[in-house]
Amino acid sequence: MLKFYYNAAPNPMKVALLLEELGLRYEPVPVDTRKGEQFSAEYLKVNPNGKVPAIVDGDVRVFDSNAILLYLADREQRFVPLAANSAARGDLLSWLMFIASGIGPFSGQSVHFRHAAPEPKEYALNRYDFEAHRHWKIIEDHLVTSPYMLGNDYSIVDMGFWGWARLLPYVLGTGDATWNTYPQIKRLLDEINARPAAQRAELLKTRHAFKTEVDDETKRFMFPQNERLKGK
Ligand SMILES: N[C@@H](CCC(=O)N[C@@H](CS)C(=O)NCC(=O)O)C(=O)O
Repeated sequence: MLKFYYNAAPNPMKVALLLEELGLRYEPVPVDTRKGEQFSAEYLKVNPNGKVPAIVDGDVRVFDSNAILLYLADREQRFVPLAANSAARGDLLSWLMFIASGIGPFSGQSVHFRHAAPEPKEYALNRYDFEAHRHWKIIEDHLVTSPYMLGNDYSIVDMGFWGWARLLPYVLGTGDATWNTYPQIKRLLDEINARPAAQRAELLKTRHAFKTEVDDETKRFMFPQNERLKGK
């Protein structure tokens, strides 16, 4: 059976949503990143990048959330335009990579500098907050005339969007006021949240007691770069 290595963070949740939408049977394998399980020798064979999500599907291993979305959707021929040289496939690849290389990294760094980094952080927070807003505004503007990320059809791009959009008030530090600035994002988020597959995906995190504390052990695993600063 397909193995899905996960925790409840945005990138694994995108894949959880697709697995539920497809109705595939899968074995969820929790990876507690706050305990450093992403760096076990066994897991590094699955994902040499030491992050979740990853899947093992028979002989096929896929890591990186957007790669998994594309792999599974192509395999099942659902939630993607399939014709390789079509305009729709061009849009799919463009928006999927925009989420992978823009929305994800800038939102993630915005979270880090807003909620975890020590002072002084004004310069870094300003840069990542600015870029996070810039990327989300591009999606907001796009959704004014497009019901879904790829026009009229719900696709894996919406699932990639959903993983991060659920956390947008936290990412931007703007609470409920976030939705005054991003009403189209809220519209699509609410619509996806109402899907039974999204509700099942959200329940996944209740199946395992992930570590909740961010103690020194967690910081060593999650922010290994800080070791270089010790003794300076
Ligand atoms: N590009 C990767 C990023 C994966 C990623 O950053 N995953 C986070 C959870 S959302 C993680 O595993 N963090 C643990 C760590 O950084 O040690 C993807 O899209 O899958």
